[in-house]
Amino acid sequence: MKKRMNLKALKSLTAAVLLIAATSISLYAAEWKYAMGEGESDPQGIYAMAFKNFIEENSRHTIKIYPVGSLGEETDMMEQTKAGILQFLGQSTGYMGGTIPEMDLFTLPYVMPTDTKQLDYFFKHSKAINEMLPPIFNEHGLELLSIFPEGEMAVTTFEEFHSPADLKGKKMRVMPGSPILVETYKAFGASPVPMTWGDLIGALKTNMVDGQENPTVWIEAYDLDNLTKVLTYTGHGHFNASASANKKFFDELGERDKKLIRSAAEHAHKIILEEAEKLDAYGIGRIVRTNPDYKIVTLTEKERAPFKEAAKAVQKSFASKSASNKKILDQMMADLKEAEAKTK
Ligand code: 6CS
Repeated sequence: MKKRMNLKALKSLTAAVLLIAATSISLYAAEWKYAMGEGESDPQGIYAMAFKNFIEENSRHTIKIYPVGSLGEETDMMEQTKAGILQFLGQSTGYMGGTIPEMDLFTLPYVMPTDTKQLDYFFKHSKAINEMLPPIFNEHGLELLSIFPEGEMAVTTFEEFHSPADLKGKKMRVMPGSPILVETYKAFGASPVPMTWGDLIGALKTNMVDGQENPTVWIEAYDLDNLTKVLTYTGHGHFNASASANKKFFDELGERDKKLIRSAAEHAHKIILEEAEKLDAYGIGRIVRTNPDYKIVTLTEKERAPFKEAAKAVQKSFASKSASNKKILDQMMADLKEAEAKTK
């Protein structure tokens, strides 16, 4: 009888301990910091807000979002994330190639398609992104969560250009973290000027630069069309962004929180990909409506030919920088071929 009593007491004690442990885990509430290179209504903000809402609706954790400028320049944020000052980072890929060389994959000229259906398929199924980049991010102390598109690159300048000769000597601002963007605009005949976003508006107003590139949704949102005279579609590139976490922070989480973060990233990725299909049309539509005199030029295939020819050397240069660059570029080309075939 006594023995049975002890066993019963032991069982209820164990159950109580397990219940306290379970509730204490679920009651554990942290505030995680998420910095990004854009504002809350921009594409990176749409992703970040969807990520935040998912985390806060499915746990007791909260996410504090720091839009661009609130914690310094976009260039500082990767270091702050790697140092663990921030738990999450939303960053434009054009700021990352200098630190993670393989990330210049996304700034290569005439590699990414401009067709939104192909892009959607690519960003959902790419082996280069989903299998090859995560271990590379880990080597840099980061845990990759997502990479997504923000729109076709459009070039805004003060004078029309239709050939590399027209760009000779033109000081073209490029995002500051990408050796490939510098090589690209040199190959296009221009004089590239790496510059953070925070310095660009002033540089355009004082003619320190003669032009810049960005997707139309950004050009319109930040009034770049009113600071230049003509917007040119060259078809050479696409603006992409990433979301990642500090690896040490992520690794030290329990399985429940790791799963929560992965699910939040998946949810946000789905939302921004749906949004991304509309961004280009939305951006150019608003520019045409709000700035009807602004000149829009679309280079013909004939006019694009010398730019495409020049781009081949830049693609070769990227692949020659390391075996890893070559391997991931080969995989990306295969992924893009599959995306084209599956979306015909
Ligand atoms: O041109 C730039 O630097 C900025 N452009 C975009 C589309 N997002 C953030 C980035 O800093």
